[in-house]
Amino acid sequence: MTVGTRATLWRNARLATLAGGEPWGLIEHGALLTEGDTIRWVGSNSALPAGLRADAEVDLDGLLVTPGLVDCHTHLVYGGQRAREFELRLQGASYEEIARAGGGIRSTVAATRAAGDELLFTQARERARTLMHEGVTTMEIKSGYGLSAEHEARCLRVARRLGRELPLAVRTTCLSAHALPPEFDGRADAYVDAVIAWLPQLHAEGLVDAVDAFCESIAFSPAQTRRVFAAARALGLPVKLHAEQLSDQGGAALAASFGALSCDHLEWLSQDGVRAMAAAGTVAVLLPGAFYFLRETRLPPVQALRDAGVPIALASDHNPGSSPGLSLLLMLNMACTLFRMTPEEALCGVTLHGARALGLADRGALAEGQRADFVAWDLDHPNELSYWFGRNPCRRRVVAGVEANA
Ligand code: DI6
Ligand code: FE
Repeated sequence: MTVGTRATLWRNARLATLAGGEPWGLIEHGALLTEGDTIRWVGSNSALPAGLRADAEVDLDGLLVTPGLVDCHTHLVYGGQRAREFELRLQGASYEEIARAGGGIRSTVAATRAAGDELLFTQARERARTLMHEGVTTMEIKSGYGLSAEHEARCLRVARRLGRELPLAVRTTCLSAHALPPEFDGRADAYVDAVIAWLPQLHAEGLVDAVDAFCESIAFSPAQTRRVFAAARALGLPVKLHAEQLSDQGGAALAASFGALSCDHLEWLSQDGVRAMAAAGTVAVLLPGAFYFLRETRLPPVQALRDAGVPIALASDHNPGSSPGLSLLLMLNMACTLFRMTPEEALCGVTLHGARALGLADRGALAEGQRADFVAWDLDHPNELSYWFGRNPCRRRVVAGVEANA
């Protein structure tokens, strides 16, 4: 064991490792040994190898331990809120109609541009903490409400600052191709040119881990999406896509042809799209919060994704227009009730597969060599994570080997 790196033995827990052959990778009476930010050993209390020594021991009191949760799709940084738009939708206006009339994403863009950096930061920090209190240890945060070089950079800097100041791993995604800003009205191709021109600056400032786009009739066409992706790949950045949310644009197959990390939403995904994602190893990120809040009825093709072996992740999609929720556990429940996923699939969706949707192979399971991100829950069995809603059973959160309850 490296001298100087602190080793901690976390004893007396039921472990849902999501690794190994057992359902849930369950280990009764389990223990974990961490060294610094890494898991060194996982097994039964009684099987601890004699040579392993710990500097400290923590008794987990029989709590259930899972990998830290990964929320792989959020739009956490924005100004204002859209409760009035929700009222209008309840009176019959559709999400598309509101967007076409200049409301929707555009109204959040105006509020975001008007908000100062500090306000954007403190509001996003509050949201992040709410998700973290339910066990999130890694979170993706997209831009997409700035829609200019200056304001996209501001939002991405806020996201990076959250990762520095909170006990949370943050991955940033540039979603400048989210909507057409008003100053580019009727000139979508010119806006795409502008996005392609500012992407290298954002990347050079270290603000971008991946590039996303909204490929939809009310947003960007497949041809425009392709241009954004080509620019991203030329910079060596991985891509992901808001695909087939409201209609089938063939976006998933396009994204897969660029080796996309994930395609997200997917209610209108075709069989061709499923096949293309399977061949490319692209993760399907399902977003039951948006499905629920937009009162959609068309279900994503869960069985076809399973049959094709496409990994399925789940995320909050937190945003002010289509998914204002801040509970990843509620998404597990909804994935089971609305999408008929199993509770075990749901947990894998916010751990293993959520990590994979971000291109992260070092987390999502409790296994030797993985990052020491885990959560201790006041639950007997991991199937309860999908069962309760409106109850927070999270008791302890460990991020990179350090207990962090902020
Ligand atoms: N699809 C969504 O559901 C969010 N963005 C996207 O491309 C909604 C964003 C919003 O309405 O503000
Ligand atoms: Fe989204």
